[in-house]
Amino acid sequence: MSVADLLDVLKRGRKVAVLTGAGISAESGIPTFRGKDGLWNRFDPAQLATYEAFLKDPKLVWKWYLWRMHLIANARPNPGHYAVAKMEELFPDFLLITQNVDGLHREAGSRRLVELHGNIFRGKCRFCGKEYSEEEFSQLWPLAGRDFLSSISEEELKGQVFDEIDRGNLPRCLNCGEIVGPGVVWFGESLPEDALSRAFSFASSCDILFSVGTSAVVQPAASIPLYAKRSGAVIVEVNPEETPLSPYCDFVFRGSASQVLPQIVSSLEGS
Ligand code: BV8
Ligand code: ZN
Repeated sequence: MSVADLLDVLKRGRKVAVLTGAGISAESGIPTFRGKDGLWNRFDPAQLATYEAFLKDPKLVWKWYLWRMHLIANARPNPGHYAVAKMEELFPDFLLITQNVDGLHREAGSRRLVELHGNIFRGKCRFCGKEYSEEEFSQLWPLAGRDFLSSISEEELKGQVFDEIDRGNLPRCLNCGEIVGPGVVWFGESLPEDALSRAFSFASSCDILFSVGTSAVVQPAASIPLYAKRSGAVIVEVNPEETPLSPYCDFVFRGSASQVLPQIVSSLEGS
């Protein structure tokens, strides 16, 4: 499969969607969930990314999230993220639908995007429903501030910061006083209605949908490419590995997002 084969489809493309998963951030040093070094491999999702786990052991769940936030605060977008931001300018109508919570797409310049699973630097009180922006949450709990996290080493994180948490320093809701959790969508929690409906309605009328760096397993996001296909879209997968979506794709690029996407963008710009 070469980019040239895809080129005339791309040139005719008017309305283009890109669905991304953890794989596009892999080259930024953020481990994926199910890959060899996947986050989940060391931790069981049911153990940590669920409301039950948070109720049972909020200190453990917050340590895991702070460890991830520390990684992300020290990570930078990679050429894959920048290529997606560029695609937004190259097509008349475009939407990025990301499952990622790391905020790297926005940092790379993407503006037409929906974050299906929230954002790891925001806060959400699951008792009264109050939501905290990144700014508000870092004021409520400075340990979760992006600037603070990028100023400390992993040793300091696992030393003094985790000790703080053990001593009971957890974010308390300004509204109801309960412990605030991360502003992400946990397993068993429903996705933000507006983001989900925007994603599905765009997918139902797009010409091309790229599925990039996702194992196409987690629902309902994994249904979006099939929904687009049923509506007549050309489906392109960019992933070094086979996924359950692969058989339904019109074009498959078995490679890394940070290699393949810039090639697609430069062939488009050159055409
Ligand atoms: C819901 C935020 C219901 C949190 C995430 C059975 C039991 C229990 C639950 C279910 C079940 N069956 C279905 C469910 C529902 C469940 C689900 O889908 N489970 C799966 C595991 C089967 N879904 C939910 O619970 C969803 N909610 O259904 O609610 C409901 C309905 C109404 C009312 C109330 C409730 C919520 C799902 C969201 C969960 N939250 N994240 C956090 O991050 O901590 S999901 C998490 O997985 C991330 O968001 C991640 O993005 C997402 C998907 O994973 P991927 O992004 O695909 O990452 P992965 O590691 O899997 O794959 C990486 C890929 O990249 C690989 O293919 C690899 O080859 C590739 N790659 C590697 N390097 C590169 C690369 N690609 C390109 N370039 C590279 N360099
Ligand atoms: Zn509250």
